Amino acid sequence: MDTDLNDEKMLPEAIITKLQDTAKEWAQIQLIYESALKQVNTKIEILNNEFTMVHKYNPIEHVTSRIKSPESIVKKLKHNDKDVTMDNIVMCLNDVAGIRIVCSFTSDIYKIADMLAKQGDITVLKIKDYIANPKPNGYKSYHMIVSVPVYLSGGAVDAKVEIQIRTIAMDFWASLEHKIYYKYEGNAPGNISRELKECADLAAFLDAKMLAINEEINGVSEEQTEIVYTSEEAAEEQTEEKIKEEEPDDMASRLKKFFSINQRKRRSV
Ligand code: 0O2
Repeated sequence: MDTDLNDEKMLPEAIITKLQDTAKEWAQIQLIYESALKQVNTKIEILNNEFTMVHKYNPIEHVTSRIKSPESIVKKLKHNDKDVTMDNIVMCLNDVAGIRIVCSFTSDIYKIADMLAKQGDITVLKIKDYIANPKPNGYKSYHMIVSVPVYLSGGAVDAKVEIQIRTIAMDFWASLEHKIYYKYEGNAPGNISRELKECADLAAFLDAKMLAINEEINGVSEEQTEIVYTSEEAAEEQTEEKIKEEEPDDMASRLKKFFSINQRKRRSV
């Protein structure tokens, strides 16, 4: 991966040593990014479980993660006129480690982004809101570049992770567009680009319609709850129901009382 390897005057042994060093360095970098992915994936899983418990619905349809392939890394660095070195991989690329979260509704995207950004050990480095500002081709998605500490025996290393959050419809469109983009190497015929843009508009319409239906259903079920609960007994049940539907923030502050082990330990000393 290093440009020195192109030096024709290099002896074969020196080339082998250089390759071994490069392979070792790449394995270490990969370990950091894989660990960062594990941490962020766990955070997402916990938030999803909590959200499901509190709101009785699952905001995340599915999550995928990947380490960018060496071929894509080299291609992107070259595209950005950068030498292919380990330093440039870590410093110039934001998406060596990437996570994609696919949600049911657009409103879920912002909720999840907010919940992640609030976490103490996540630093948001950059946000690209392609939902509020879609790309001219119709691409929509919410991108966050975050940094998370990876704890090694010798200390913490901060690693960047790109988190893409989008709806099922946005994901469907983006996956297909990505394949077409690569097929035509970025130069798709005009009619294909126009049709893809039309499809992006249809996907956006579908998202808006689905969100409206969901909000209508939720509105109706709330109204029904109000009509059903009239007697004292039912009102009590309603209060219980309210407790179950508390905001995640309330749940966290209530649970902190039970889980403040360190505080209790300090008090008892
Ligand atoms: P791949 O093969 O998916 O990894 P940055 O340094 O982050 O500011 P970058 O990486 O150009 O610069 O940022 P951007 O625009 O946020 O794009 C990052 C990724 O978003 C891309 O990675 C794609 O995965 C996705 N993406 C961005 N624009 C489009 C688009 O128009 N269509 C589709 N389908 N995906 C898009 P890569 O490395 O380009 O590709």
